[in-house]
Amino acid sequence: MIASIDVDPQKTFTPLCPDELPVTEGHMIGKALNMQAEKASLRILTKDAHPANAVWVVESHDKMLIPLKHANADLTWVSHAVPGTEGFEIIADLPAVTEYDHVIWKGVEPDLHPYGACFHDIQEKLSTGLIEWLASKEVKTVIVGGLATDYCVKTTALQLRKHGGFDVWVNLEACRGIADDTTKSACIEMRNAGIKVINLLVEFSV
Ligand code: VGL
Repeated sequence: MIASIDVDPQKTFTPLCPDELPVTEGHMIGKALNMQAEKASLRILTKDAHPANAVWVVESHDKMLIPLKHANADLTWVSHAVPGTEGFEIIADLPAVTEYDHVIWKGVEPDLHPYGACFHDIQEKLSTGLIEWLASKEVKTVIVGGLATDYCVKTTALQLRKHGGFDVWVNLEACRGIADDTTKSACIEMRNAGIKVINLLVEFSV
């Protein structure tokens, strides 16, 4: 069984929300995610769902990426993906939330800012149930796309490989990264972990 995962394809990570975490072309991956999903029989959506009063929130972009001492919130970020705001919404071209086979909301607690969709905590102890859900459906292969390549896509793919043992493909055609250098190193890290990082969906085969 093949599953396709749309990681955080939310307006908060697009130029539509310049005050949040805009990723260049982030709003343009909807069609590529849909094409990826056609290769799979199950489709999963993950969404950041952060409270406005989270411990990692800073008021401007220049105060971001400062290390924090919180066990499960490692860096400062500007407020993003707050339920009820535009940034929380998913990008154009994607199906309605209820059309997905499974949905994971993450980062709901004010002191938890996970990147991966498999665990609520950075320590990777408290499962969101994603791996267990995929295993219950006898999924062996997972295709991952979404935002952003260098943070949530990377960590989700690494967790699926390491903790789930799945055959993991990251489809760069359906991803966009926050910065070039971290996106490049993310691709190296994923390949070193045994993940197949492909530039185009046509390279996918099982
Ligand atoms: C993300 C930075 C902060 C992501 C989330 O979804 O990649 N990046 N929060």
